[in-house]
Amino acid sequence: MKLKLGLFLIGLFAAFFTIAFAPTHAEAGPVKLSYANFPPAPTFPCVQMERWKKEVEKRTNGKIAIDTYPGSTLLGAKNMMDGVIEGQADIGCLCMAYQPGRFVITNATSLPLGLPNAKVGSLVLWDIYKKYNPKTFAKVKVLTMFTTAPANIMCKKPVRNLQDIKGLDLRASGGAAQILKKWGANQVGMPMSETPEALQKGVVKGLFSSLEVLKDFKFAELCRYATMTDTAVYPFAVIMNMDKWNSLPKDVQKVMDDMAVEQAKWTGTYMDNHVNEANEWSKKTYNVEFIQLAKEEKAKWDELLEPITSEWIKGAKEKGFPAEAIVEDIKAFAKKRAASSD
Ligand code: 3IO
Repeated sequence: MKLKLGLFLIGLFAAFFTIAFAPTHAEAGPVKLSYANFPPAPTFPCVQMERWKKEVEKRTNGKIAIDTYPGSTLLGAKNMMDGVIEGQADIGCLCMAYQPGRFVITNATSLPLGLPNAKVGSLVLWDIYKKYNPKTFAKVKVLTMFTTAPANIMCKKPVRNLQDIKGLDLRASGGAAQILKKWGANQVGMPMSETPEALQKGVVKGLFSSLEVLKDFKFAELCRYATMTDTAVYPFAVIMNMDKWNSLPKDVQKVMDDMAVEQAKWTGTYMDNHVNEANEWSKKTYNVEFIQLAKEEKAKWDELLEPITSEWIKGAKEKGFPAEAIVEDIKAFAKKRAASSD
């Protein structure tokens, strides 16, 4: 009788402990998300990625843990969108200029419409995304968007006038590429992640992008001249796999949704400040010359860009986009965002 009771008590204890310490969902640890990026870790798309990761982990009180993959280790520049749609990464950061035909509406922000800096550019891009909700994003959740600062020419030789740029092999993508062509350069298209090798091998003599890359990719070592044109910005998007998004708890989704505009603004502000730092560093470290085009010369460069927007409108209209309205909205949003103090 005593033995039976003993066995019963042991059984009861065992049952109690099994139930009490069984791994419940909360104890299984945080939900893990992978976040893919194409350029190397020190560059601005990855700096904003680490900032977003840190803030999301903090604001969800550890419910989410994000593993970041910079440098095309999980997905590259051109398969980012499809890779995230297929679930090879949960989150991905992509430059929309690398697929101009796929992101027609949002890429209109890279027309030469005078977006003054990355902060305004990023907020205007987000405004355009929210207003037009482009169909091309139907299969993903868009977490944020941002742009670079306006593009300038970085080159191994000085570019002071249209004669200097004629036939020059310069690298750019998307809207920025159209601008280079109008100035008579021999435009070569490739993502930023392939540019260091192309510069090193001499496939291109320079590039057309925002100037912080002088420091972040050490392009200043090879490109000792920068010509200030302050034209197109490059637009970026951060997207999440739709099934993954739908599987997240509502409060986590809210944290991420609430961060969208804040992250756009943070990234634009970081970019604008970082361009200034990189320029100072380039002057000091490699004696890079920053060339200002003479006033009459600049007028000629600007004149060559005039047909770009009307040509874009014509092409986008043919594809069924409300092209004129998009351009007018970019200008109006830019005015509003530039005038706003926040
Ligand atoms: C860019 C892309 C990756 C890392 C740093 C960068 N700075 C500016 C860009 C813009 C861009 O995508 C490009 O191809 O010039």
